[in-house]
Amino acid sequence: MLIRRPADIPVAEITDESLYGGRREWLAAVGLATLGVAFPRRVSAGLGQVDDQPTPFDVVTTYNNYYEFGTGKDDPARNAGSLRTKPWVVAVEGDVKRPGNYHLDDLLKGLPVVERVYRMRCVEAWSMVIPWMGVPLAALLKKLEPGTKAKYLEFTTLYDPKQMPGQRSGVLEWPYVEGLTIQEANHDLTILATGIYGKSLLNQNGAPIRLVVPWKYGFKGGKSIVRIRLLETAPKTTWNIAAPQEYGFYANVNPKVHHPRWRQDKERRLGELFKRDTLPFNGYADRVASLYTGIDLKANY
Ligand SMILES: Nc1nc2c(c(=O)[nH]1)N[C@H]1C(S)=C(S)[C@@H](COP(=O)(O)O)O[C@H]1N2
Ligand SMILES: [Mo]
Repeated sequence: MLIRRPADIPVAEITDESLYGGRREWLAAVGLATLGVAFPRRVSAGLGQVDDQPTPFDVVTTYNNYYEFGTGKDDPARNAGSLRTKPWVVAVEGDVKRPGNYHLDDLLKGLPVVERVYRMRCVEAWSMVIPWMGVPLAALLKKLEPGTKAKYLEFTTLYDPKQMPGQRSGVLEWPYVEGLTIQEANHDLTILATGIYGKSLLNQNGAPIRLVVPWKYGFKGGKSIVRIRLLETAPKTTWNIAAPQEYGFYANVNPKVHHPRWRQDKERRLGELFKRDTLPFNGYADRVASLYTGIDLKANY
């Protein structure tokens, strides 16, 4: 994000011919059908446009941002495979009644598993439609029982430079940290994803567990989470530390607030030729705008 703006990305990288044509679309269709997983076009989660077809599996899993494995879009798919995601322990800390170091299975035990097809939009002005599987974060919080002082959540990615070559560089401050308000965390759209297209998450998409917040820019969705803290004040977040004038804490998709180096009112859906209009809150305004009544979203970008 700091490295290259959309204008710098060679057209071939985004409008790669191989993203078009029958083959990939056909593979995606077969993938969905053979899995027997129904991904309705209009999910209750609010996919508004009927032409929001899921982005092909091999695009979702080969065009990634995961700077721990390199800054190129194809670096995570090439480099993340060796990350060890079993066993996986998540530390729960801060103002919460049930803190502890949880094995992932124990953390998620008893929680409802949901499938949600979400539009995802990167701050770099490209977007995808991804069929996620996971657990509602609200259900996990109910189980962990936040205290009355818990106003924010902080999510921290694994720090392990031996396994994550990007962490041997100073491209970002490590480990990667993101945060939400407790109201955002408790919103039904917010999930901790463990799967994609009916299968376990691939490492490049943040296995074994990552945050998904579809009305915010992609960078809010921290990958491979090892710690969740419940805090009284807003956590410091990685991209905000790196470039505070470019990346705020809220990071709601807002076509009226332009990035200092490029516009935010259009986006390129991967696999499509023409740009689309970017919608307020990425099209989820009817579900989430009420979270921000009384908050100036230009000042709080
Ligand atoms: N730990 C970590 N999480 C991360 C990132 C990252 O570099 N490191 N990139 C973010 C950005 S900018 C985006 S757009 C999404 C991309 O998720 P995807 O590759 O699964 O589509 O992951 C987010 N989560
Ligand atoms: Mo992003």
